[in-house]
Amino acid sequence: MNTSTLFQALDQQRIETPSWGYGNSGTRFKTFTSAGAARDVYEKIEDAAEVHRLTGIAPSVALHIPWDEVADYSELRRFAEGRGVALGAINPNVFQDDAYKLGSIAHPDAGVRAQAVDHLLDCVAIMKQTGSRDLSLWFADGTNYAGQDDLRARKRRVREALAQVHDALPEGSRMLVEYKLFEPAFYATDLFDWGAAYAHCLAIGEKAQVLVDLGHHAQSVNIEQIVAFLLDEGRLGGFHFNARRYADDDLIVGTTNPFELFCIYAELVAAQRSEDDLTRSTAQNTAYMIDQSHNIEPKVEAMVQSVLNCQDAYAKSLLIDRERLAAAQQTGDVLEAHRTLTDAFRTDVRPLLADWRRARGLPEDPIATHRASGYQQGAARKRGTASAGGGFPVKS
Ligand code: PSV
Ligand code: MN
Ligand code: MN
Repeated sequence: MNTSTLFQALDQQRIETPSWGYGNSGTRFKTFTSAGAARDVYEKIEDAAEVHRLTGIAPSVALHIPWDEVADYSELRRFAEGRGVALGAINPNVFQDDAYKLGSIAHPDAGVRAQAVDHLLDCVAIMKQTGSRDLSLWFADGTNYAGQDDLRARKRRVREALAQVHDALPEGSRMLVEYKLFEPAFYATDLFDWGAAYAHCLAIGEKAQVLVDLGHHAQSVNIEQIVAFLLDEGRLGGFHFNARRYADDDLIVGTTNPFELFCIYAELVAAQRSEDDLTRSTAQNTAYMIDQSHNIEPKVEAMVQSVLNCQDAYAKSLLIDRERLAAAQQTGDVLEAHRTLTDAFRTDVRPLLADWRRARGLPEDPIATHRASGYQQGAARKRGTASAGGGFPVKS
């Protein structure tokens, strides 16, 4: 691939950042507050705009409702657009209220289920005002003990609620169904893996797609294979990028697992070029989002670094010599095929990306530019140090 084609491909990359990554959040042990951390949705949007100014490829910010609740979402949308970013996926929250102790859409009580579905439908209404395409659904639903609830009944309750929400989605919008192996439920999680999410999506309709969060699998699960499978089935809706060593660590993407991130992008690039229309359009419509929680690292810097690490992985995956790879695969040359991938992975793309940034009028070193700009110090003066609130973590 020549440099100009490579640069054009890099121009297409988009990464959405999460509003909740800009505020103070931590672990269940302690939330360390940072001077200048965003205190409300307006400040979160300002920080997301700073990340986009520095990287050029983070033009939208996902919202979490009610953490980011406002009276007028059209006004919020104008505020964001005025700062150069769009409002992205809407993430409902059906895990924080006392009512949800035994679950939300899988709760044994029909009244609680209805409360959860109402909130999800409110979020569909919000999407219309924010101009969001995606409703991003993660449920904490599950049980802690064998026998606590009827597993098949819970599955049916989940199906019924998801179908209701699906049918309320406007044309052109989607629901992204996220799964997670465990936590906060420790015996059974209702949406426990990609297969469960996929089965629900298949049953309820075309607007339902699976969301893959890199921190939500058992150790050693081959995530790129899940990605390839879902792309081929036309049901990959989006990603929550982050890094983990143990479980849902929500660390800066690409820090513990750069080869995994590269292999995931390798599958996406291959699918974008597929001759199969469904696979190609699925890859083209995949939402790339970050889902991180920054407790000890500076939040804006952590987000910039995450976006840059996604760009690094994507650039490397563009460098894969696909003809050489196909030939090696066809002839069963196992090592040559593997070396074709690792040759791309081991390429130092930093000079190339610095050139791309220079050519686009972006800072060559976004982190250094951010540090030199005084943005963080200005935010600290203006915002002070927001309390973490209540002693509880904002997210698990
Ligand atoms: C909880 O595990 C979680 O990290 C999920 O990944 C959600 O996407 C996120 O919180 C926001 O609700
Ligand atoms: Mn997630
Ligand atoms: Mn998570």
